Amino acid sequence: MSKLITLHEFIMDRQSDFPYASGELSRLLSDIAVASKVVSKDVRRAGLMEDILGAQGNTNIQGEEQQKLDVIADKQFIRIFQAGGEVCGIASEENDDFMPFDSEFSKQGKYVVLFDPLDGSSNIDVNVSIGSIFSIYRRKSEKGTMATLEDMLQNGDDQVAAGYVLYGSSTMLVYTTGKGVNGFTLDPSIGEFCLSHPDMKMPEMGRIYAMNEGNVNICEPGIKEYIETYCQQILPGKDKPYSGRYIGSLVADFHRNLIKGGIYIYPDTTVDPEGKLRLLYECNPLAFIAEQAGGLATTGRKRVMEIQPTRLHQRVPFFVGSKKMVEQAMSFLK
Ligand code: AHM
Ligand code: MG
Repeated sequence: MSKLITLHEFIMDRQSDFPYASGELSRLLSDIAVASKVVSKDVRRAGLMEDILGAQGNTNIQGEEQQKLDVIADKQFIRIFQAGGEVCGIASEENDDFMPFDSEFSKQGKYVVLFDPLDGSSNIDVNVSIGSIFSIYRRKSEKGTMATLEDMLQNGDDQVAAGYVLYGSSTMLVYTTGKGVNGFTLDPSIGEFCLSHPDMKMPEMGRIYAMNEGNVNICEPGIKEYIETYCQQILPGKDKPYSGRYIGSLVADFHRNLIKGGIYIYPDTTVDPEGKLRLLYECNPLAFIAEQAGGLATTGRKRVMEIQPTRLHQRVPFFVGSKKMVEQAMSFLK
């Protein structure tokens, strides 16, 4: 029987990939794993606890109704980052502005974390998979000072690490530090994430497409054409069309496509002229993972990670998944 490798052991083993690393990134990744376990525990009890399930009663900066679990998850992550000392500030999808940490201890932190504490909020109340997404950057401001907006508005290509946690049929943490992608499944009996998906690779081509097809007539015509031509036809050499699969939880749709091969599309529409998904909290981290696994992530026109962000809650159209499928979809856009 092969030895069980815990996430903690794995992170420690990989520290030598970065000869100048002083262990802070390793500690930060371990902190994220701890926060994820706490959030996972709350997610798993959601149907039983009135203080966990349902709407919080306010809207976030994006005008979206916050769920209690959005807020609980947000607080858990922030609490752990404030206590760890590796992070000098954060930005989260649930907060209006970025949050520089003001303790002397945190001001020494080398990193900033941008995250979506609980993605797929509309699925919380109906017991469908949801996730957390995170992105880590080295700060630009000087150590010992407060984090600045410039620390937050960095290109995806500058990410030091990124990952997500999927609260699905099991809880999984998938992350990259730019040296491949590895996935860990939470074993609830021992409370540890254990390596279950080493060196994940996204198939170059798949046969799953994921898009909210209710939007097909309010986005540019090329997308409808792509879906009708490529996804809904029996292509030469195939015995059936592609399968449409749309969970409406980005992490879950992405994770399935990472394993099986597929494409996820959230284009700009007449309702959401910049797209719906957030560059900093959702698109950049998943783009980093996709590319590290051999996939592709674009806006339909350019690589997502090349975009210079100008606003914290900036949205972009998002095409992510198997390389050849994303390229095919892009060829339909003018
Ligand atoms: P959220 O961060 O408010 O949960 O919104 C992001 C979610 C993604 O997980 C999902 O892919 C998408 O929004 C679904 O949007 P829609 O309901 O418009 O299809
Ligand atoms: Mg989200």
